[in-house]
Amino acid sequence: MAERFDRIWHNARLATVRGDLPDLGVIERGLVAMRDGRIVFAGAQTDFLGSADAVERVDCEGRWITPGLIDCHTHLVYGGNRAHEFELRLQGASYEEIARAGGGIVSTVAATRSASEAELVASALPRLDALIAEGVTTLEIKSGYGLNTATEMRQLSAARTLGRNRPVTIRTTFLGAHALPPEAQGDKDRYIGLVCEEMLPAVAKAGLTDAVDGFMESIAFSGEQMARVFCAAKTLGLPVKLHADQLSNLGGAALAAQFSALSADHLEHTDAAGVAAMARAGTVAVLLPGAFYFIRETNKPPVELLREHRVNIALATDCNPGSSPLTSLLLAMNMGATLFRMTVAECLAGTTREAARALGILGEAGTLEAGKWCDLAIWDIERSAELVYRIGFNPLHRRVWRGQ
Ligand code: DI6
Ligand code: FE
Repeated sequence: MAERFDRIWHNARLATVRGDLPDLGVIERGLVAMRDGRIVFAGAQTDFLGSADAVERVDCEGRWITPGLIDCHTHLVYGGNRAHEFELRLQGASYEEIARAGGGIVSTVAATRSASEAELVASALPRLDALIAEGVTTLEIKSGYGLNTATEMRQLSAARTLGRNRPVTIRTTFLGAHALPPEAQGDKDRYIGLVCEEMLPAVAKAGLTDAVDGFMESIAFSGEQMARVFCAAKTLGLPVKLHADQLSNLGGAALAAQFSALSADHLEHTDAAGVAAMARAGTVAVLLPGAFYFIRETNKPPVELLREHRVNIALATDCNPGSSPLTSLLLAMNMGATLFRMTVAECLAGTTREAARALGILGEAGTLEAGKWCDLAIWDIERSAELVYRIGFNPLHRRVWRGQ
């Protein structure tokens, strides 16, 4: 029976990212067939039984095809920038000192509150385009620079608008529990009440958020306060994730696991108990080497322990104005390898399959498999390690989002 396809990519080397690591599911003479924006076949050319009856056939001339890259942790939408704080840090101030002195996140909050939605979209577009140019087909965008209902909604709405302006899938995350706004006058418990009772229900009702995140840290919120936010999220049927153990070990990884979080992110100070809890809960570890590098952190996330406990590891840019002004997922992969000693296979799986898992969309994206969205990155490389080892070079040949 002659099956019909919209497009076929042949003469390619596929990294399907199926199998168990270190296996990337490489297929030397591979082919991907697409219909209606979805993969209908991804495998060896010799196993392809369909007729050649495709609207379009693309000869990949031996290039590599991977799943489109996924950046599963960004704060892409915000007002202003923090170049000035960068200069202060160069003079010796630490990230935490600047935050405690009233700079840091709350200075971006002021700039974000004074920006219109159109301005937020316009300032985020070049950052989005930089990611897209490297083969990113899905990314997550958090709020957290509004810290009041109207601005949090404007940020999330800007994130959704970005997804309508570019061929990319955007997943949004409400991060109202990111920092304490100045008008809360030091009352964190009262502010968390506002997050749970006003802000979160409002963004959920408007359909603006796909998940709920928080920053659990002494300069932000306690485990008890985060637990209140997570309970409110669960009541609304929203999955949770957490900025955990980035600057100190407050037991963030364990708290995230207790709430069956999709992911616990950063983890520079996570201990063995936290890792074990994540393993039991199936919570993905999202590592963010850009922030580690940029704030000159010296404690590394416990990669060995994560491997031992078979915790899945994803990698992301954490693109944000304060601790990781990074708009290159390829560079995040290089940093994951050089700074955290992740393997090439871990870095590639970490920006495809595991990033999809961390967003709860593994059924739709993250691997080359029949039934999933046809999101592809086609690379001018000879071996997969080239995606990780270069610094500041982009070998992307073509990018395909939902078959286009
Ligand atoms: N951890 C981070 O690295 C970012 N947010 C967070 O909770 C930093 C955000 C910023 O400094 O603006
Ligand atoms: Fe972050």
